[in-house]
Amino acid sequence: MEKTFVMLKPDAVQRGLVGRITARMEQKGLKLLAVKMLQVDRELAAEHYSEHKGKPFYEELVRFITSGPVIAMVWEGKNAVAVVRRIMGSTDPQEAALGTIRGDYALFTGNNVVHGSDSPASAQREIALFFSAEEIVSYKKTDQRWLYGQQDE
Ligand code: DAT
Ligand code: MG
Repeated sequence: MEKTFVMLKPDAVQRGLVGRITARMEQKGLKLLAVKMLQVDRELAAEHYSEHKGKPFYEELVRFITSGPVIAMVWEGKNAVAVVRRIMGSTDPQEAALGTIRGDYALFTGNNVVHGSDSPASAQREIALFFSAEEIVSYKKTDQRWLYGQQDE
């Protein structure tokens, strides 16, 4: 089953949105495999956002993501990467549809409350950056056969 990396950004933590954002993934039926709170330092930020190095918003992005604690998570499910991107909504919260996390909880691209991997390859890279293999928990979740019918895991 596909895994994806999700990070609740410093604005989500400071604004008390952790439970409400996490609930969106949970209620969709995704399975939580790992979660931790941490303070991202400049080195980890640079590694995580290496694809954006040199872009005009890069410095502001690194400053923002290192500005307070974040919640890092691994979620699993059928097409988890794409499903989480749809739950998050467009990068610019002004464009994001209502009903998506960014559409409902944010106003400004720089502070868009949540990160989600953009491809299965990015997910693998980002999960490995934030979690050791032992931190990703393998367990049976009882709702899976109701979510996937006969195809459960
Ligand atoms: P996403 O987070 O939707 O994958 P991205 O990977 O293109 O978007 O950019 C990473 C983050 O950088 C994004 O969540 C917010 C910030 N960002 C992107 N484009 C920006 C812009 N034009 N101005 C300011 N911040 C921007
Ligand atoms: Mg991205």
